Amino acid sequence: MTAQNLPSEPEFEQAYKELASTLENSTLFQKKPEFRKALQVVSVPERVVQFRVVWEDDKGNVQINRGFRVQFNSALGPYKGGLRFHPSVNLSILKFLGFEQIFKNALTGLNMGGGKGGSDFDPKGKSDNEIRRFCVSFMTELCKHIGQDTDVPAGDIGVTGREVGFMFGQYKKIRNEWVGVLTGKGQSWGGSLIRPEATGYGVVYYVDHMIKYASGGKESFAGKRVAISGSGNVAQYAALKVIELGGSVISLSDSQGALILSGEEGSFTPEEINQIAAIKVERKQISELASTAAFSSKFKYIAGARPWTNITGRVDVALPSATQNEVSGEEAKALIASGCKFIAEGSNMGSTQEAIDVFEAHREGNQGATAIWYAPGKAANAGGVAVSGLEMAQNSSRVTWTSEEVDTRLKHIMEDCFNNGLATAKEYVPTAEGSLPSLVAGSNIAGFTKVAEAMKDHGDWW
Ligand code: NDP
Ligand code: 8G0
Repeated sequence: MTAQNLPSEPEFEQAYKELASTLENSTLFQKKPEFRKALQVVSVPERVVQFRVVWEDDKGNVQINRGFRVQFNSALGPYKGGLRFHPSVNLSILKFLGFEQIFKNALTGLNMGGGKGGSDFDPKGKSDNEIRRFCVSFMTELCKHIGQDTDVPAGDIGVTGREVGFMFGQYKKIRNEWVGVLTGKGQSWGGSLIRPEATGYGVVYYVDHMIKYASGGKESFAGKRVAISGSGNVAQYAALKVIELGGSVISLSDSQGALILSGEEGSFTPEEINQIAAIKVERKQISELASTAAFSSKFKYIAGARPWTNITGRVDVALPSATQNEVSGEEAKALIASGCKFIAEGSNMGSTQEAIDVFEAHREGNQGATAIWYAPGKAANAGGVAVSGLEMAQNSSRVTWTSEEVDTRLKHIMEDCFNNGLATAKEYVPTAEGSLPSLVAGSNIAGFTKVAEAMKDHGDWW
């Protein structure tokens, strides 16, 4: 099939090329040439649902948005992946996210297929009643296409537990069934403990393995200076876990600007992170807090900027945790120049291809102290969907696990995800003696081969 008669889908094409190039540059297709066919088949979604969402604003006006659900692949289980409400949402973005989700979900070791959905609805500036009415209209259509054994959505950018609640209520009313059809639910009505924390905590658990492996067990998060972008769900809990493990958080950001520690010492405190979390519940911007005396004496706020080129002093770890393509090639170089050794994506496709190329070029041939190690979102942020999978398991067996139990399982899943990417890279990716293995290639190959083999068993390709 040629791409000529297909609409331009830049984000999806970027995600496809990133995966395909790592498979091509490994020995996978030499060892298993038939997997080229699997790559062609897995790159086309099983189904895409697109629908109209009409809702009433507070003035009684008719408002219209687009709703989508990309049901990308169900080889390993029901379609699973979040819903994004953001004005930038379009089919290219949801196809890239759904494509990444397939291989990420495979890396969790749980039985989940890949999907993603959402709307170009912008929650910012909307009243709570408008958001509720939008969610009800959105689910009135979406409920025809999902189910606990078919497709299990959750939140993503712009969708919190509040929106999941409104959508769950509407699903229950229309279908007359209480089932775990959504994850990220409230704790008193079927949500899993640790789901809100899972993505951010999981990223930090993953990076902890990177640091320990690269340093031969000598180093940890203690004393590390960690630059984080974003200030939503993923960024907040990543920041809190970094502090708990003895690291310093030196930046956070949002869509309007970056908040960065002014001096070379210190860290955001948990209290400051909680203050930012509280304003985000009200859909407000960091700039409002940045101008207060308490914040402006400690932090610099740079409107319209991302953190990476604006850090004061050394960076050891960077955790992009806002949105796609939030690290450019130039920013990747600036991070390395600031001393950054570990980059792990909390966001999906946080790095541009140029940034990945910069990071990967500094991995090989830069042994020991100067090597740079990059972990892609589909491995590093898999903890969120993994605990969603644990929420599904608890719902269908009608039990509730303790925080400790879920956290322990999350830690094991992140450890297995790290080791799987590492071992697969060693098996399939030629690497200079003594260099760190490529986590991006290893994770792509590990996720892809698992899905491709299941699809072959199902007769999806032959
Ligand atoms: P939230 O909506 O809670 O937070 C998003 C954050 O990113 C906010 O600070 C937001 O700023 C900022 N942001 C959003 N869009 C842009 C943009 N276009 N440019 C600059 N900044 C932007 O979302 P999450 O924290 O849940 O998600 C963050 C990333 O992590 C996404 O890529 C998501 O797909 C990924 N992810 C999330 C998981 C989860 O469990 N939630 C699991 C795995 C990955 P503002 O407040 O100004 O809008
Ligand atoms: O729980 C989920 O299915 C979910 C929600 C938001 C994002 C993601 C992801 O893995 O990107 C998964």
